[in-house]
Amino acid sequence: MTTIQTTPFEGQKPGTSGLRKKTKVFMQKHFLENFIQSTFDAIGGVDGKILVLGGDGRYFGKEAAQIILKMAAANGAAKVFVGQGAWLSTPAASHLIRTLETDGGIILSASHNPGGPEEDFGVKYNAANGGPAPEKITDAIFERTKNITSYLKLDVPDVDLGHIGTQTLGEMVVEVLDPVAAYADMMEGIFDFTALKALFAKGFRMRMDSMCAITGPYAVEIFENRLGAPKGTVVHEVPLEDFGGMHPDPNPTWAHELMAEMMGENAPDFGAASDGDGDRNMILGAGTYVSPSDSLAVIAANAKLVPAYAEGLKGVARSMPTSAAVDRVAEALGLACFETPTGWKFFGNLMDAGRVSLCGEESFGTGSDHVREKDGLWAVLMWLNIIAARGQSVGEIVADHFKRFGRNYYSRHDYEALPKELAEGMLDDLRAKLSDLPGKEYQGLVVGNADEFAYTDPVDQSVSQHQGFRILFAGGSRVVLRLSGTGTEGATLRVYLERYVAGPEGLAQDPQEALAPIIKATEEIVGIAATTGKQQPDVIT
Ligand code: VG1
Ligand code: CO
Repeated sequence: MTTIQTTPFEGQKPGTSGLRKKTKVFMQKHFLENFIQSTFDAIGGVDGKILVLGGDGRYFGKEAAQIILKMAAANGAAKVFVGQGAWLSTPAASHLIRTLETDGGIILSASHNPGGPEEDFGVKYNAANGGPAPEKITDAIFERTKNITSYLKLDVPDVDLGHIGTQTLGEMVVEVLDPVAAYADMMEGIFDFTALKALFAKGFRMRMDSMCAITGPYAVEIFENRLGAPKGTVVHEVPLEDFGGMHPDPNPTWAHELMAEMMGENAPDFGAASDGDGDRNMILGAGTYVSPSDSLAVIAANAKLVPAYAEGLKGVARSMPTSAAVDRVAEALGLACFETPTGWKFFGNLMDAGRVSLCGEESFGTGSDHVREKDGLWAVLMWLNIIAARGQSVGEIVADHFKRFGRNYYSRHDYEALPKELAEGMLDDLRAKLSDLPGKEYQGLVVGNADEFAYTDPVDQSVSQHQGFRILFAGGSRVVLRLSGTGTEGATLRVYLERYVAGPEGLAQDPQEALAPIIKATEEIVGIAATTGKQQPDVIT
């Protein structure tokens, strides 16, 4: 065992989902090591513990896995389960932590951020419940990074991560396992695979875009091998270290190839995409884009059609910026509905306590209590199962949903790479005038209430402050503003816009047009274009 002297790095504070930095920052001598040792220290050491390790296949992942294994061994860990090739999707890692009953796990991914030597890398620690470490732990990790003086690492050759089997590293056991099999088995236990096989056998056409990221092998196994979808159903199915130059974020902007196919002539019946680490999803029908907030609501309304949820949901939860479409379903079905801050870590307690079984975020994240992460392929299978059970197209299912529940027009506008001080200053100004807004009118919209969202966890009563600004207009429209906690360059401002239309008229408008008055009112109140000089957002979802 070797003790290596080090000094703290600034900025090792985990964000919305782990620590994310430029890959080159992570590759600096001691940088990754400091963060890993701080993580081990913050959870009371790993002596005698068992961990899961894997990642989304991005550049530097294999090297990082070797470093972490040698550190885990030096810190006395008993065993580490590693996905072959250091691969594990985020939901698969969560599943293994739970079913192998390990003490936790480390996921190597910067999720939807691009990968490669010039792009991003990330590390995330998940606890024994399989979910992202709660703030209590991430705060402790950050505190430790500020005063770390040394770390432990074995000075031994690399382990072979290319072959399935068991090896030893010092005293520690390393078990390399198939990253896909257990996850695919779990999916078979949740969904009606017989009905899905019949659907594909009848000629149902699907396109799954894995965006050269981790879901490729999972999607090929599930859709093509187990469900009999034709070869080629999954595209960009080989995980590449730089995602083939793709930006593995499943939204209309970055998954534009899939968008073009689904909106074009002779489009397949169903389209889907997932992100770098496999926890996000985008759902499309022929000529239909389903917004993530609507997808969550449709899944909630139809969950009983899926075998694992046939008894009904325990409750639902959504992040605060996610539209209230799912709230209307919860109300109609008599389900409890929780509103949490952004980030999957806030759903963990609710799921562990058995209070919710379905969770979602507007950022293309949907999942259930089968694991403790959002789960891209699970969401795709939910839709397939619902389509098979209802015998309707995506477009018909969504239109029916709006007719029954009304429509929450929704859009998110992202302004990227803003100077940090400018973005923070703009929101400080907004904070200062929040209390003056109620009663004022902008673009014909009267402000009912305006606040900064704070959350008290209903299970452990922990409080999270400063979770985004909300301006609520009379009549149910609103705008939410917050800064991203996953970016690696400057600040990204996220503006979440929502307007409810009960119907039956006006359910088929273009969302940007339906939201135009709110967009204008936001400019009047916050002055985004005026402050940043950007006349248009960089990404619209
Ligand atoms: C974003 C999303 C958030 C999501 C997080 C992690 O965070 O808004 O909803 O949970 O990414 O997703 P932020 O702080 O940038 O808005 V993933 O798939 O990148 O781990
Ligand atoms: Co992700």
